Amino acid sequence: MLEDIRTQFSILDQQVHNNKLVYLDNAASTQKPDCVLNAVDNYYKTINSNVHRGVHLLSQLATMEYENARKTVQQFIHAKHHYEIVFTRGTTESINLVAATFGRKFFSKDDEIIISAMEHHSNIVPWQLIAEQVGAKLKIVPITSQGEIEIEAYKNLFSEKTKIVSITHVSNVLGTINPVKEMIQIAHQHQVPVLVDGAQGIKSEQVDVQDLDCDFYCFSGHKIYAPMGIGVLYGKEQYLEQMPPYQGGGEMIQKVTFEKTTFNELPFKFEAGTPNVGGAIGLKAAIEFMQSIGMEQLIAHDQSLMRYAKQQMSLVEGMRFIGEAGQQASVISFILKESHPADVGTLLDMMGIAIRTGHHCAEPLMEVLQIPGTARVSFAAYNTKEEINRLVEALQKISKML
Ligand code: 7TS
Repeated sequence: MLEDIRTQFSILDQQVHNNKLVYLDNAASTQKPDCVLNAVDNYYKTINSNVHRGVHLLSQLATMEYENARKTVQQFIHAKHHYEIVFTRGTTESINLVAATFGRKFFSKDDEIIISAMEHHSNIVPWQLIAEQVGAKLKIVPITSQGEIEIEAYKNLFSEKTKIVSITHVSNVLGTINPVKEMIQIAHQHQVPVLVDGAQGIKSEQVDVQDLDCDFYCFSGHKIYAPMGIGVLYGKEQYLEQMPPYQGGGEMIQKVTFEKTTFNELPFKFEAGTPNVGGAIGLKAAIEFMQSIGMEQLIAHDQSLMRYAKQQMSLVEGMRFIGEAGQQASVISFILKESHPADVGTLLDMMGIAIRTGHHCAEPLMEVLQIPGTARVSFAAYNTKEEINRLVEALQKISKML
């Protein structure tokens, strides 16, 4: 069945530098299947118009599709209410929204924000911005040499001043799947809410926000086969209700006078301006695409590719994996013969193989690991063992050249 879906990704059927493309940069962004592209195309060709404001039919249809997309997301992550789903541009905007508004409401001088050593810049910088404004501090959970959270150290970071924990579900560098459920339980024992950065986690595990009991969960559509520019912030009603608006503008208001404005109900309070309706419809199609295959099957496929790749890659001379966690998602970082990762990436590109190199927007993690960067391969539904064989052959050639 998974072989069949490859035909839905026409972008993969091309040559790069005279070689058939092998796309292994899925942690950065996945390709989009025809069903997603068609859903977006169809929206613009048939019902494009602005939402929530028109009396006319197209606007009503667009509004219905947009709100249906919200319900699809709600079911996908098993949120209790559809109005706990806020559409954003992506993970980055979702985290910025929470940092700015939760921070404005609840942080004061000397308060503490717990994050980990393996965070993406998107889950560091927004917290630094608000921390600077109010005089709060970041506390960093250390990681082991395998690339796992040090749980005991995490427990010891809590104090009377801790206001929030913001932690990645899955590291985009190490591939580590963090024990977020346990970490949330620990935080809740201290009455501290938890934001989970699910940019990578959303496709690595079946996410059930009620079972996790996370207070916020953020992810981007473009990493799960949906278009760029659409993402999700899930937040528990009790927090979203208390948080002030993020941006001001149309859609998020109830009544505006020059003296005072009252704000719209959830989730519209956080969706100022014309939203990305086409993107939301594309995200709905992407979720349905994944569900038609089955999340369990998709995860098992990615896991088996990751294990196969690790085993085959370990045979390449000079291979050093960065990240050896017990629970690993389909992300593999490595350094080959201590060479610069960019050289490996460029040579692979010449052979038609697309990977990511560099610090992966996790510079503090690079400092902890004392490396300049890594080369990284990451898998998705359309990748195959044959492609991994091509990767390994290419790495063997490169290893000899270095
Ligand atoms: N958090 C994590 C863990 C990520 O991996 C990324 C993107 C983000 C946040 C930000 O997501 P965005 O969609 O808002 O940009 N990670 C990567 C990556 O690893 N390579 O390119 C983007």
